[in-house]
Amino acid sequence: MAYRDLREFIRALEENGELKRIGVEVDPVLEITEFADRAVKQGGPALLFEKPKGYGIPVLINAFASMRKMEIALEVASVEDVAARIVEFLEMRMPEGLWGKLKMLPKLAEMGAFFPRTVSSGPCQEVVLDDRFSLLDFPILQCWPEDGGRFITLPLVFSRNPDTGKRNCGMYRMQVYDERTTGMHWQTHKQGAEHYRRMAHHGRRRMDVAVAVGADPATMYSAILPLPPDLDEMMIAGFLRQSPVEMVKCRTCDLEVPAHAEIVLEGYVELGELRTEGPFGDHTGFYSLADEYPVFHVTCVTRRQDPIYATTIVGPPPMEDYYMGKAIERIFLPLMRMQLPEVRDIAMPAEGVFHNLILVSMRKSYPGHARKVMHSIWGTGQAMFSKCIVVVDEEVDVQNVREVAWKALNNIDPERDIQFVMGPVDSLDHSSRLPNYGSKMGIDATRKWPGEGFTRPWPGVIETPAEVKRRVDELWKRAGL
Ligand SMILES: Cc1cc2nc3c(=O)[nH]c(=O)nc-3n(C[C@H](O)[C@H](O)[C@H](O)COP(=O)(O)O)c2cc1C
Ligand SMILES: [Mn+2]
Repeated sequence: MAYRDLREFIRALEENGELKRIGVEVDPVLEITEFADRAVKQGGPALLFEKPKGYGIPVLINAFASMRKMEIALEVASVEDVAARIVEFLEMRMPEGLWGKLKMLPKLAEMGAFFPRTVSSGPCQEVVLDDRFSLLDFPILQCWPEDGGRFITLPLVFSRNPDTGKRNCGMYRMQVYDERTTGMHWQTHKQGAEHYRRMAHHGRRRMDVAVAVGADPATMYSAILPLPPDLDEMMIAGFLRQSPVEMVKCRTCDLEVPAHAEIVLEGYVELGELRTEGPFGDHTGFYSLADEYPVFHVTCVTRRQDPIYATTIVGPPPMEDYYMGKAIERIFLPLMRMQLPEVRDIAMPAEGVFHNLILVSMRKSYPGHARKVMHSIWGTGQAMFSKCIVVVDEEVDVQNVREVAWKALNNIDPERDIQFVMGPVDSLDHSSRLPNYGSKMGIDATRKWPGEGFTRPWPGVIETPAEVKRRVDELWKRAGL
């Protein structure tokens, strides 16, 4: 049964021993961060701060901060199960004959059942504040000492594409400037920023934006998925939770938000109005630099009677976002393999903070094949940010970083095997020569072929034959070891 809302998810975490209620008073300024950082690094539970210092609203953090919690969030035994369901749907072809088609009907009906549903009211509007409200009433964290202020870190930001009318939901942090305004940190490659550009192109002055904080876990998770433009995150959330997301119309703008959300901020972004956002202690483990971003004006706050404020911190890895990203890696691998069947596995080690390093194992079939895979990754959605791609042969286990380092470093002739390209880079990259534009590196660490100009013999990896191992297993015991 799909979780209806954040509370049902909290209950499930608690029942699974994955949630700790914190009854002591803890300050949302820096102290909650230190709790969350220690907890995630110890593989500890999600934390529900019942008494954030100075506020009557509890704070939930680290709800997704391990693979086990991701499984509870997505209601699966393994996140790979989600991948299997996606592949099953994508491979679904209309079978021949009436009987085959009839057998398909339940699947198609199931798919229809995932589409979001508009309802006339919802708990997220139990309290409607269109005049007397202040963002300062919420226990919003200041995460790190040099942060530019307090940041809403798990917001579901809804906007509409003016050309197609399609909705987008992305997670873009929001710096609180005062009671009614925040920053809107959609990076230039993201859909919120694209909607903004299209609005500007049409000469519009305002862009409606609505933000939900705290919802059922599949809905929250859908906001970070690297989906193609115009693919509705709420539909994907419905697929993930196997039950439609109920949406309710906003009071003051032309958007819908998840009806069972905890807190909703309705408002708009004024086209052309920019303000300094940041610095912010980011998921790279460094402070991202202050920059100019749009300003979000809140026109109405709606919430539950007794809302729970959901948040996260990012910082030196691994943090909660590493596990969210690891699940993306697992869920999207089969999709990548539909495009690139030669890819065996991929891994994004925590220290690579997603965009800095992607390890790829593949079955090489023709000269230059590893480079084709690199270029394809650089040409695929948000994988375009991959600053360093290391490609190894299929027998290398990319989940084992030591094995990759050992074999890749043995296999490369750097001048020959390293490929540099220029292109878009992650907005968080502080090393690139220009913001959002810089170089990327591909390392072809596969075994080289004569067809690639390599004519020397290529040695095998040292291994003991299986029968010797078996014999020694026996002798080992007899030797008393
Ligand atoms: C905790 C967290 C915070 C994030 N903050 C931002 C952010 O401030 N700006 C941004 O552009 N992306 C941020 N992201 C990444 C986006 O949510 C992600 O790229 C998403 O796929 C964007 O969706 P879109 O393609 O619909 O724009 C964040 C992700 C996580 C997990
Ligand atoms: Mn999107």
